[in-house]
Amino acid sequence: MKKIVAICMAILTIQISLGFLMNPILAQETEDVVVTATVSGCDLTILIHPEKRIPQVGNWGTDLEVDIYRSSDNLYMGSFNTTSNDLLGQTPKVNLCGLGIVLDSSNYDLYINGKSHLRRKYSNISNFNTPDNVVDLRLRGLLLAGDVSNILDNYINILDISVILSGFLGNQDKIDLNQDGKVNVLDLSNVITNYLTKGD
Ligand SMILES: [Ca+2]
Ligand SMILES: [Ca+2]
Repeated sequence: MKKIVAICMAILTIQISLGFLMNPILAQETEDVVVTATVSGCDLTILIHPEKRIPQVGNWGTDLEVDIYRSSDNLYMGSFNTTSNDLLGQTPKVNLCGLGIVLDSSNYDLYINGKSHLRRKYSNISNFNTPDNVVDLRLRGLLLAGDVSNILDNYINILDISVILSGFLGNQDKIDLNQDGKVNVLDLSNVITNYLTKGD
């Protein structure tokens, strides 16, 4: 009896499958489900400039840490590190989706920290729901130089001046704030200009 029931079930299953494949309406409904998808931004390129570079042509590159928050509720979305190029201050394409960062048509705040710079907030960046996003921050504020202390405090004070002085007349990259190849009074002047300034 069990064997007969099993055979009947098998025949029924085959009939349903054949009916589904032969029925264009059912096939169309299946296709509609597959087509439904949410498009979100995956590739992100950023253009950003640090302050007081010498020379200012082709000297814009720096290492960057980027933190992304949703503007409306300050929800943390994710972070990544990248390096901008000297020619334009442009990062390579970063694949956000590959990092688990999925953005939609909302506005987002980018907090960006340069290698020797205070962290800066760039608010309400939108249009992340296109496949290839280019965010140009060059006219939205320069990265302020001088946060070079070993303590990561996002603040410029006597500790940062002390680090510059300890490498004075050398060529240590991190404290060569204007990236002209030497650490001298110009770099010291940059730190003094931003003295007691706090990052975002
Ligand atoms: Ca500092
Ligand atoms: Ca310098």
